[in-house]
Amino acid sequence: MKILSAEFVTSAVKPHQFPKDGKPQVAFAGRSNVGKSSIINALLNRKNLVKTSSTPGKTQLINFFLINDNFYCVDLPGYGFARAPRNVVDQWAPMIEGYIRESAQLRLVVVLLDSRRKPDERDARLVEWLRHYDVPALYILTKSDKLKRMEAAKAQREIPAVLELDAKPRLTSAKSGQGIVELKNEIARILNTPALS
Ligand SMILES: Nc1nc2c(ncn2[C@@H]2O[C@H](COP(=O)(O)OP(=O)(O)OP(=O)(O)O)[C@@H](O)[C@H]2O)c(=O)[nH]1
Ligand SMILES: [Mg+2]
Repeated sequence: MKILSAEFVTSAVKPHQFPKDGKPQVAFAGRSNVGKSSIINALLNRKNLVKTSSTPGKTQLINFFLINDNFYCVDLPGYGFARAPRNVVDQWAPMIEGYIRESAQLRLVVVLLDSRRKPDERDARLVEWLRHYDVPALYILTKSDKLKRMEAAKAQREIPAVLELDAKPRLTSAKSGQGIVELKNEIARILNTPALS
């Protein structure tokens, strides 16, 4: 998939604010600071299209980016950031569940799991919603550059076991580039977007 254009379209909280143009959407979900915004930038070969931050809780709205005028990448706010303002914490669950439930254009959720952490109850809740609403999901482990080979292999065994996932999650790193091309190809395949390069 060659990225010819990538533009920010809108931020939303409620379903009536979501784009309604019929174009497919791929959303990126996971705990705060797991690397959602960074992986979108890496996939799109854009350094700063999506704002990233070392302070967790950077992304607080659902942000829609239109790619090649053809499909959307959707950057979802992260969960599990205890120091976020109370109203943001309270807003998270209905906002994400609302998006998963209501977005007719949602084709895939890429769930990011930190390769160095044990999944928590919020990760489990997200997995639950995706199963319940029957939304296709792709699970990936992030920040693999921070792990040694043995640690990475252990994460690939233990994290899916905790969440009872069927498939082995791919190791990815926005920093080293590990797994990014493969992830891009897999998304293109699921969206049925022709691989242009
Ligand atoms: N070493 C390493 N650091 C990464 C990687 N991906 C992201 N980071 C760092 O992790 C921090 C959080 O990255 P973001 O992409 O902003 O994370 P996010 O999931 O969008 O965070 P929220 O918007 O707060 O939910 C930043 O300091 C990034 O530079 C990676 O693959 N390797
Ligand atoms: Mg973010």
